[in-house]
Amino acid sequence: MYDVFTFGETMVLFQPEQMLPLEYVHQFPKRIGGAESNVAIGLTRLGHSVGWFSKLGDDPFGRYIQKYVRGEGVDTSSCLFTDQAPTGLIFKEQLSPEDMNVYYYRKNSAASLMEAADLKEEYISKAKILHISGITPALSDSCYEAVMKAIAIAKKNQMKIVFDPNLRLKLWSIEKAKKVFNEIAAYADVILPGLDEGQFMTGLTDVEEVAEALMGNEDKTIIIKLGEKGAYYHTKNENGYVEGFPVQRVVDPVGAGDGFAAGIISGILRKEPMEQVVRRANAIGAMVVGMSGDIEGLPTFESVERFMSPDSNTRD
Ligand code: KDG
Repeated sequence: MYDVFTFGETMVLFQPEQMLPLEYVHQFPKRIGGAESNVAIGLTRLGHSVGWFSKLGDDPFGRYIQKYVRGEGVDTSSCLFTDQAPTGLIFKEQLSPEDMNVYYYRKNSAASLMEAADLKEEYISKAKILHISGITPALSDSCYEAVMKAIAIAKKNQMKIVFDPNLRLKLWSIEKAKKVFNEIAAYADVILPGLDEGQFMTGLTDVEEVAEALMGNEDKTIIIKLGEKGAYYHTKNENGYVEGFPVQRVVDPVGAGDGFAAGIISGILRKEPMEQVVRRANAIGAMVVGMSGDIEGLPTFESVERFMSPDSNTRD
């Protein structure tokens, strides 16, 4: 048995150290980035066991990604390598602390070849939670089918499904994204949209109405991210706003949502009260934006507890 299974595309991330338009950048340190492996790494740092699947190019970048994710303590034994397509790449361009653009070189990448047959029930069903991000079904039709197969496996084996929409309009059309998000949300036990994503899915504006609409008549947990204001949670029995943590200096806003998702999943696994779960997830989001890179700022359990303590000076 292990705690969480997730799968998706991780790319080699080229992130310049200077704030400059990309055409003036001459050096690109090499890192990795991918929403689902960010969550997987966040969870292992918090003390959980995680299995991550991807299809990687049979090339130096694919091997680099697998070694990196495995080095963080995530189980990558189900990953596949293909010589039919290359590993995807992503470049970040930072123009100011909050102004970050991303450029993808991932069309027809190795990960876009993931398909339902790659997912093995025997492996996935040993996890307690399935984490799905809305990026994976956007990669290709076969990736969409893989997502639906993972959901069917989770349902059959009474696993909890956590869905983070992660809307990426560079990858697919608004119409398709909306249809697929609502289809996945119907199966999910926990949904983690940003407010803009919740509004996009429901067509509503007000935070609480969006949460109610996403919940429908079912027993779901909806947690809406409100940026620096924190988050709003809504379950069958309780709801409430949980304040965010002040961030003194935003260094890199990308990856905060993945850190937040790791915090929520960790709290669910620890069976903590919802307010405490959301508070820690907010803290992790704030810690991630204070450091450069998607995963560098993801804390251990001890460091996030220290960050949240009233006499913490790590926030200054
Ligand atoms: O959530 C962070 C991700 O956006 C980043 O790691 C890149 O996975 C990525 C994507 O598809 O945008």
